[in-house]
Amino acid sequence: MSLTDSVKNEAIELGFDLVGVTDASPIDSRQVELVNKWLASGFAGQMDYMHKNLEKRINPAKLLENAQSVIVVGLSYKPPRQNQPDAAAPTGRVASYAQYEDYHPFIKTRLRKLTDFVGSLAGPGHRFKICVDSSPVAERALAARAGLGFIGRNHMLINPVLGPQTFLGEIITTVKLQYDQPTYCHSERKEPLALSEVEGEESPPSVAVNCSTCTKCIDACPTGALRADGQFDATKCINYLTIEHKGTMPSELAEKIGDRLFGCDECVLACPYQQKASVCRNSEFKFYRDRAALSLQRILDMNERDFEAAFADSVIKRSGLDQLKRNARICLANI
Ligand code: B12
Ligand code: SF4
Ligand code: SF4
Repeated sequence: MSLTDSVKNEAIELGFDLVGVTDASPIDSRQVELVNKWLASGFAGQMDYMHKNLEKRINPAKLLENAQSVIVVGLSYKPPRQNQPDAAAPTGRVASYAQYEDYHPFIKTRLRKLTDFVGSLAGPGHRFKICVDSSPVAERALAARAGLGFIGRNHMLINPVLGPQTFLGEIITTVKLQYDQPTYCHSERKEPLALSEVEGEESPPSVAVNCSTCTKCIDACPTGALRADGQFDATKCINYLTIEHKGTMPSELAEKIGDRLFGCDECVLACPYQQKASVCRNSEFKFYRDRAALSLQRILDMNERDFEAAFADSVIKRSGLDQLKRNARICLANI
């Protein structure tokens, strides 16, 4: 078995659902243009970190000298079917990705094991850099290049079998591996595949697929963050507003947040690939059924100690208690 195949087998053994390898060259120049345009339009809002380390974000080799390969993994987070929340007390909805244990340490721990495995096979002297979300890396672009899926109009990396609810992580390394082809990349086909063709498929289409004429995610977005011109205005995205945005919420957007306490799933739930996808099957990745809807009064009554105890292993702690209370007050006003 080749080194690359052994590495991929190990990644699956470690519980990842997807794995692919790409080279460490910069991302496509059209995508660099998209990032620059996005930043220049002010669509990053208060996420100042998106303006920093741009050179690194578009070129993985700037993160690790003499990098040769990027191993990209995917972990499904599609939740099991959920019960309706108890209607007696007002609750706020929590986006699917936050109903699990915090995915950052979960993925990092397993990528560290994968790194040890690659190192043991590749021999001494090799170097590795593990990235999960917070590093300046264009994760979706690299995942598409490594054959994990295609980028949809909802801007998610979509695997036709696992759908869009897939976390990503990478190992940038000096080890030279065999590279995958961008199997599902838009550029693979001259003519887009009609969505009806995709919907009829029982197994993953072996040809490249894309969104074709579908606009379900754009239609489902409550705030217009997914713009018709294909740009993503993060300053209007409920994920950004409830998690990243500090201070008071613009009133016209506060109304549109509805009862979403933390994050938003609409553009993902509307996607036909999501509806067909299988649920997360990694039993080690802890899922908290009771985090789908949280009592708003309980949030408002919390002190820092309660907050830490309730969300120590959750991405919810990243917003901080003050911000979560602000969101709870907005939800209550909307309800
Ligand atoms: C900043 C950020 C956010 C911001 C801005 C989102 C955004 N769309 O840019 C906010 C806070 C709103 C956010 C929300 C969410 N995020 Co976020 N986020 C990031 C982060 C840190 C950077 C993304 C980025 O570079 N944005 C800049 C814009 C310009 O990039 P982009 O939209 O991804 O576009 C790139 C490519 O998609 C490509 N491209 C863009 N459009 C198109 C169109 C076509 C047709 C093609 C071919 C290519 C293409 O070019 C761009 C350059 O690479 C990444 C982690 C990372 N280091 O990459 C996670 C990440 C993208 N987020 C993730 C997730 C899960 C989410 C949420 C579902 C939940 C959440 N965390 O709040 C929502 C989904 C909202 C959505 N529909 O995108 C996952 C996505 C996994 C996946 N399967 O795609 C990532 C990869 C984190 C991870 N490690 O799993 N996020
Ligand atoms: S997460 Fe919600 S607000 Fe953000 S783009 Fe998707 S549908 Fe719109
Ligand atoms: S909802 Fe339709 S347009 Fe949006 S990402 Fe899914 S397939 Fe593409």
